[in-house]
Amino acid sequence: MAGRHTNLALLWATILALVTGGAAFTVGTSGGRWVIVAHGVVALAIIVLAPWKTVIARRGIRRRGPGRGLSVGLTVVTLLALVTGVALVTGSVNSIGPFTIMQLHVALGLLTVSLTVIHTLQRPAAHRATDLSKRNALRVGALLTAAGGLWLTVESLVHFTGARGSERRFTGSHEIVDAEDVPFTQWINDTVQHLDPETHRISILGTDHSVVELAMTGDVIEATLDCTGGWYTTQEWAGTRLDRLLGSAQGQSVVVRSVTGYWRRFPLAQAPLLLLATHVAGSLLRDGNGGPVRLVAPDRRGYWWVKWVAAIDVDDRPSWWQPPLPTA
Ligand SMILES: Nc1nc2c(c(=O)[nH]1)N[C@H]1C(S)=C(S)[C@@H](COP(=O)(O)O)O[C@H]1N2
Ligand SMILES: [Mo]
Repeated sequence: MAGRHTNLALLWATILALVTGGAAFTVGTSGGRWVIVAHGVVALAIIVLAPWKTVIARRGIRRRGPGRGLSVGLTVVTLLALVTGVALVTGSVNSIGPFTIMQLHVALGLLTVSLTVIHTLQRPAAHRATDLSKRNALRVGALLTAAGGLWLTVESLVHFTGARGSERRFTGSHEIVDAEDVPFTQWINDTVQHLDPETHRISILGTDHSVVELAMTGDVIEATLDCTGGWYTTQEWAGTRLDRLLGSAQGQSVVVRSVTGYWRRFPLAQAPLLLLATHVAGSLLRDGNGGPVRLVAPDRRGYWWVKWVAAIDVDDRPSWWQPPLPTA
């Protein structure tokens, strides 16, 4: 296989790894599992291509072209991104120091993509019109078959050896059983709020409500909080369903906003599924977990579960009118 083909295949595998990895952050139900499977297969395609790339790299080292240091750096971060990915699948370790393996994996993945961009600018691998040939389609097919086979092998090994990874959720998150063990997690840089449950007021459609009012309704649901940081917990959450609070409000979507300014927008039609929670596992929410009141958004990843709710409003914008992931 020509070097150019290998390089282009690696470039596309890296791009697809970024796309599927990013999309994996938005997956909350098992219906989206295929996104994570695709992420695994394109990552393994990179491993399948490694022997060919090694030959090219040897030639490159002898030629002393530009960006040798960068090439070495790219090799190292790519390998580390792959190693952390495999560690997630096998479940061998959950964290190193203050970072979860998932956080390290995401950081290394983004670093791999950034260095790939620079590397590709320094040593462009051009597409040619003739690349869209039957022969190349067969090559891509063979590559995906090999990567898919490798994926099945890894998954079966994890399953049959009963490695800890087999207990992970389809998102790759590991379980936290006790509500008291749930960490205080912020998306980026919010800080834990200490609100007085006696005096805190929640504005719903412009009208103030007390926390006690919300706690009295007694709606209870079981739901799974699955953080993109790589852990999940399934608990019983108690509070008031959003549809009860919104009555017959008209509009497209409902915005739930925190005292910190953090917010998320949901389809108004989903209000009956959302819970404004004051309790978890029979206890009051701790400050770090969003007390005195947080949103519970079943089947949605953790970043939808707005903590320290301050205001809830309905408007006519579509629910997709927001950044796909929070920006603060
Ligand atoms: N106001 C606010 N709410 C937030 C966040 C945040 O940064 N600010 N982080 C979200 C994320 S990413 C997760 S995973 C959950 C974590 O909830 P926990 O702290 O109870 O574990 O809160 C969500 N709600
Ligand atoms: Mo999260």
